Amino acid sequence: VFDRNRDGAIDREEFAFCWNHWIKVIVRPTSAFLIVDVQNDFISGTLNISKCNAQQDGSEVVEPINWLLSTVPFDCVFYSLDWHPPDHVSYIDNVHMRELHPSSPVSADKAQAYDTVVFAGPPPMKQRLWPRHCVQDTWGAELHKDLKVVEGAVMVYKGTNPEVDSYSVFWDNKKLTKTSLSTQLRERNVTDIYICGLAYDVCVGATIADALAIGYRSVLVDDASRGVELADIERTKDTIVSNNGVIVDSHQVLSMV
Ligand code: VGL
Ligand code: ZN
Repeated sequence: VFDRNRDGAIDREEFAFCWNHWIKVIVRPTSAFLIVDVQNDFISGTLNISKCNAQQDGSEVVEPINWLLSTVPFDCVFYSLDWHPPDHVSYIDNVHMRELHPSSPVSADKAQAYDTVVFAGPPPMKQRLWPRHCVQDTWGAELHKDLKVVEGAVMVYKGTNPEVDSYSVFWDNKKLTKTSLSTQLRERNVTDIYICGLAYDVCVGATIADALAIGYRSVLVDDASRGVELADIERTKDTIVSNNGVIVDSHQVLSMV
């Protein structure tokens, strides 16, 4: 029903008007703010995203997130943490611990961080390899020291199974196991999710894709997110928009909640 511009995005003023005068009055939305993986390793540690292709500074998300937390009356707040055991399947230095499938594009001996391999399984499993990061109970897995942690917020831990990676905060990558997020959202009757954090094109992207698939009204806060690869960030945005998600800047959130 909304007019769409050339990028397929809806007009923000039109959206804000309909939201405040019609949708909110009828639907009585309940909002959740989900802050994804704002952890030391992604900002200044072993998986420092500023050293990746997009060269984005992960610490820049802290200020807009803190502003949102102290300004916007979200009904509930969630923080996710990438939380891996030392023998996790995604670590490049663990690649020799498991057998690769013959179809793997790189052998264990040649594999480097950021390469994608195929583990033997069964079933065979594609896996991007990363530097060892966010090991449970280490400094690298802690939230950034300047990130505001609000009272009553819920922490969601993911990637705890050594055999399966977990980019989405809802599910592991094989959709074998759910985190506590779905249940906690349902308990609170959440209808709308505002998502931001690190990394835009990895865990933030996978999380909003699942949120849209489940049927939440899903909003990505663009200026409160930073990523790894520019092309993948663009792909993430395209996927969000084509699945009826909304991409906004933090200052626009105040008029939506
Ligand atoms: C992430 C790579 C590996 C993320 C987690 O939080 O985006 N990226 N593990
Ligand atoms: Zn990880």
